[in-house]
Amino acid sequence: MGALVRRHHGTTPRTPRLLGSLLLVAAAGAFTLGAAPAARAAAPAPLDQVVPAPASVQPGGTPYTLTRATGVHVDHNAEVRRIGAYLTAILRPSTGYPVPLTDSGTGGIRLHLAKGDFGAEGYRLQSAADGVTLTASTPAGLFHGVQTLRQLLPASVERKTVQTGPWRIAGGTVEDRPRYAYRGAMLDVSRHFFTVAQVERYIDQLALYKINELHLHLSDDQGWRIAVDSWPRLATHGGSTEVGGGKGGYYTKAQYQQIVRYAASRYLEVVPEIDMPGHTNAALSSYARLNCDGVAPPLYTGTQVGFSSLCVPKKVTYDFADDVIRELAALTPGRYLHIGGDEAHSTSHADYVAFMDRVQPIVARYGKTVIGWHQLTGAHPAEGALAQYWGLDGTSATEKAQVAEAARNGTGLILSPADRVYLDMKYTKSTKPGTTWAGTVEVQRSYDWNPGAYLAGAPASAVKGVEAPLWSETLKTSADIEYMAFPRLPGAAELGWSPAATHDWTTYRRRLAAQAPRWDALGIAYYKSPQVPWPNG
Ligand code: TNX
Repeated sequence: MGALVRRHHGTTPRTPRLLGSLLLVAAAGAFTLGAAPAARAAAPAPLDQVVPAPASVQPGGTPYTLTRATGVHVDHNAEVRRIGAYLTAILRPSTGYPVPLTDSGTGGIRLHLAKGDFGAEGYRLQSAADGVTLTASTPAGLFHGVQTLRQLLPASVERKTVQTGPWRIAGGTVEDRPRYAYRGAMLDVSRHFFTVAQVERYIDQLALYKINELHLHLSDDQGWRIAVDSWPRLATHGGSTEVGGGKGGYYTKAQYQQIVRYAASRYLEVVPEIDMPGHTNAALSSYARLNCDGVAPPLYTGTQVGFSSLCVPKKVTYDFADDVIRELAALTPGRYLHIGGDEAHSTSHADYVAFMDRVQPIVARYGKTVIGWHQLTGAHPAEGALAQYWGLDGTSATEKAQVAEAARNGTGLILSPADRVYLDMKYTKSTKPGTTWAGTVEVQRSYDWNPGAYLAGAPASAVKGVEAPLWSETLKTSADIEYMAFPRLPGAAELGWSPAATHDWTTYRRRLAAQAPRWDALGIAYYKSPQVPWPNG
């Protein structure tokens, strides 16, 4: 559909539909010339102007226009109804329409579960003059379809007060499903603590881009952030500070479960991480007996890494690991438990291997699948374990080869290359906050790589997905999180979701630019990268 036609639709926002169509056929050129700026802005977004790029888009036909009469019609199913309620909660404040939620009715917006070739998370969106239908074989698919629907509506739909329409969705069909099952984002709540409300805000932003895994880095040298009943000082002492010496904090079990539930309501699975055997100063400071010399070190509020280690030969280390993993697994409905394993520079290689040999079976005993940072491939990754690769172009060939070999031997990979998707890397030398140990990472560099062919010697089938970690040594507020995540997070999400065939920086940067008014409406202050043609300069 050409720009001319789209613009023309915008000239007749309050014209009855049939008349509007007749005028469209009769007088396209004249109307285009006479179109007022506001009316021009009302042209519906093209059906492919979505991030992540949908697998397939067939534009065509008349757009759907939401009216005061539009309802959301859902299957008679509690979960589909909840997704419908989530959608009406977005539509009502900004349209000012009542948007009733019903389990009958035709026209309007329909959410429907049906058998079909949608996969676990795919969906079909069909838009025409008489309504929009989302079809999927799972609630997750419907939820992802709702995110596409959101993005096809004007950005002002995200606002919380009544806005001027028209509220149009371009005509046609989107058929969509993800490239990878694992599409993650990590938040480091250890270096600086973030409240439940801050985590929920980030979850909402991740959901808009179809991210489905929330990795929480719950422990590190600077803070232990989850209550453990059998070792209470981990949270009360180990969680009592953070980088810079602030007061820190931790999640009670009820708060953690609230995050898990909130994430689940947005179809994200929580992946909790307890980083071991290094990155453990907060635990070592909480219990003297965890230390080889029996002396508890002071709490740590700096940003060095690699100085702490659990005491590998001591039995108490495994009692500790068992208790922590048991309690955390019991709180976590998700499949995975991340045991860290990075930068254990104060642990000998033999100790590291011995530690991983003993701790991985504990994770399995409590019903979870191990994820570890890719150093785990230097030990004996358990059957079914996933290794999270966080190397960069400059990582040694030996280290890369070790990860690739593990991948050939069956270890799945989650790709988080630091010089691509570490969201805590500065965009340029002069942007703040952030760090630069993996270089500066502008938007194009972050987006322009292919996860399927990234690590030489690793079979494409070993790649389970992409994750964008956000380390928080330099981040204190939600505004900090958002400035680092936007606009790079949507690119990581697209690498995880969209077929390789859609990958194209030139078209991506335009789709990305079109997201900016939505971030404005959502109160997200993003980095205005000069590489992206933002609508307002
Ligand atoms: C490396 S990535 C770390 C973290 C730091 C991060 C900062 C990884 C597994 N370890 O301890 O926070 O760099 O970018």
